[in-house]
Amino acid sequence: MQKLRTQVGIIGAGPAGLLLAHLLHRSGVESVVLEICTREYVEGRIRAGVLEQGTVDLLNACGIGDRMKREGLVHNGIEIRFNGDGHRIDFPGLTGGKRITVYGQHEVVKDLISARLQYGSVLLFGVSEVTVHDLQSSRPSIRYMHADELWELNCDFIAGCDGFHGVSRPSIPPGVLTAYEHTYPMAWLGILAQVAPSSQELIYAHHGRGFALLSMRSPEVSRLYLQCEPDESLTNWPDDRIWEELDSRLHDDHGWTLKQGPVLQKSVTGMRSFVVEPMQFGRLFLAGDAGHIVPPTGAKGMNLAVSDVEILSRAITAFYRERSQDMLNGYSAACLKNVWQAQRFSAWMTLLLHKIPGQSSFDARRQLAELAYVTSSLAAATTLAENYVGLSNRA
Ligand code: FAS
Ligand code: PHB
Repeated sequence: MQKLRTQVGIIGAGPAGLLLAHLLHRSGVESVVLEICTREYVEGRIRAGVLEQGTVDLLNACGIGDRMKREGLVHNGIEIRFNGDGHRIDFPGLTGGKRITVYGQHEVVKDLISARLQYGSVLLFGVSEVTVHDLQSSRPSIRYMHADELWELNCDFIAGCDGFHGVSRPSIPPGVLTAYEHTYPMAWLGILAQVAPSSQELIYAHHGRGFALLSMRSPEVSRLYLQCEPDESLTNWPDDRIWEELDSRLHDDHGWTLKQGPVLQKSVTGMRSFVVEPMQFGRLFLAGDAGHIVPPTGAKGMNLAVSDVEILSRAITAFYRERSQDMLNGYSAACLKNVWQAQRFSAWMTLLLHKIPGQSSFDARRQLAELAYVTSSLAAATTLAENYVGLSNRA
């Protein structure tokens, strides 16, 4: 068995793993990133699209923001559409100047990979059979196959950044973790389309036929979603049916039209809320989707991953610089403050905007009353805006 030694072993090259590696590198802490997929797959995986103000600020501060500044779309608000009318939520006006930036998660991943390969730190794609060992010792290790050879990575800490289906969380012994979960009775059918977005800003639409969202990736590429059954099959959704349904649900009474174009990608994403507590065990620290999942309605998934690794990188850096374990011991509590606020907001946005299967006629009317309140009350619109751009009380 081949041996490798580093300070931090990072499992997963998604936004959490790659950003953690970059932040540690800037603090002089060495790491190795292990990824089961290929670079091409990871860079082509279309997921999140909205960066909170705090995420944008952090990416700029750690030297990863140049292309995002050039190509990202800075947005000053979103539209909430229902009953044929649109209602704009003015972010800077309601939050003292905060905005969001629309810049695909896969673009952030490309920028982080490019930076890491440029400064020559270890990032291995195509690993397999990843296992973690001696988590409660001061010398944990990760074993994995790479290029047909078995390797052991000896490290001081392991960061489980391997997403919801990774190996890190399941490696924690039974009885240690408490899981909190809610599965929603709907999913999102998402498309990427080669057509200019029909709106300058995102449109979240509540409709009797179901929820729809208009987003984008660039001035030429639209990203759109429509609510569907949790077990929806894409075979039931040829492109023209998708466009017809989006057109119905995004309709307004003022002549707005939805431009259509070639569909480049389509997928169905289930919706769940999930948190494990604590997000650490011995020298293993869970970050991002490995520790929690939010429904995408609040655009929080990737931003939470960024928030986790900002805390983890500071804690690990403090260990090496000051030989202090305090921030490491407090990692989980610090992350969970943000996680539960994001869970609260994401669940609220999901239940506010979606057609809830089996809901009573009373609840359907109550939902419309809440939409009317949120879009007419300064206090309520401020609540939506400050959560959407990102609560500033990050740990
Ligand atoms: P990721 O899942 O991104 O990355 C984990 C990485 O670990 C992956 O590259 C995986 O290949 C790798 N890995 C897994 N097991 C491994 C192992 N055993 N060894 C080594 N590597 C391993 N969020 C939003 O805000 N808006 C959205 O619209 C949105 N859409 C989404 C659509 C889909 C289909 C999914 C699944 C998620 C979506 N999300 C969205 C949430 C998403 O953006 C996540 O929050 C974000 O990817 C979290 O980043 P990571 O924690 O790095 O996890
Ligand atoms: C996206 O652009 O992919 C997106 C935007 C807002 C959301 C979810 C996804 O709430």
